Amino acid sequence: MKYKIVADSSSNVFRVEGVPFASVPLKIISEEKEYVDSPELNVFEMLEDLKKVSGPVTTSCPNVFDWKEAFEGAENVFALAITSGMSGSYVAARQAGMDYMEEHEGSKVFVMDTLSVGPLVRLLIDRLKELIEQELPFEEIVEKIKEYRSHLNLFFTLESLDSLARNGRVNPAVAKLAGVLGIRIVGTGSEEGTLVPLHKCRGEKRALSTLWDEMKKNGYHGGRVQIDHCLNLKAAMDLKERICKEYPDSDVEVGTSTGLCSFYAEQGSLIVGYEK
Ligand code: X90
Repeated sequence: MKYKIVADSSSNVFRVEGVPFASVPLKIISEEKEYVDSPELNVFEMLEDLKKVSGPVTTSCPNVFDWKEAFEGAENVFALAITSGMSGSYVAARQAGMDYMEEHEGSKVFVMDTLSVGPLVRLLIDRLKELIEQELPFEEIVEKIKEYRSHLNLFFTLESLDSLARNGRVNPAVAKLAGVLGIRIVGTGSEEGTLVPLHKCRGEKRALSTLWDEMKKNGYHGGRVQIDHCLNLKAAMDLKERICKEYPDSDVEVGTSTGLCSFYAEQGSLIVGYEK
């Protein structure tokens, strides 16, 4: 096969129609059980289980071997990794890419540090698919996808930052902001791919209008939007309605967070990637 897209499971994507694709799972690990972020994982059951666990719950990213295995069979690979600002996945993927090219003469691997997660990565996957379908040369696709990345943004609303704080992925002082019942955090990603909290909002309605205002302030003009929710379809549809009302020609997709994003973003969250 000539081209293959590979992404780690932080993308919330397991299948892509019409182009070779592989998802490389991250894992969520409690003292009792290991949850592999794959299509078989029941996210609701995992979150229910984890509520009962008192010990630490950690995560692990794919290693070099996992990534390399996913590249197999392809001449040219486009690999997308969760932000290196919060995970070691990109470093492993980059090493895997170098090993793969050494072991398969003539093959090419482009590994992208997406500096983001979830729905933003889905937008990159969909764009890569279009570029592959246009049968462009490898290097041109690399240039075009880097360009496209610079036109994407991500915002989120989270009800709790507990999992992120317990695993050292956000500063504990920041996590405290979200500690109050009924308070939601609206935020974004930094240029270095770390989490930036922007607002404390009381109640979901307030959080959604704040998120929507931030999107517009930060370049949204009616392009594609991908909304991934964790057990909160209602909020995702509410946001979609707001977007479609102001931008009737926009293209808004709603999806679900899989294991990794659901564990960190927690129940009730929305993560939103969009074209600016
Ligand atoms: O174990 C690992 O290597 C995985 C660690 C992943 C930690 C981050 C997960 C973030 C999930 C939270 C909201 C979006 C923040 C985006 C900032 C760039 C989603």
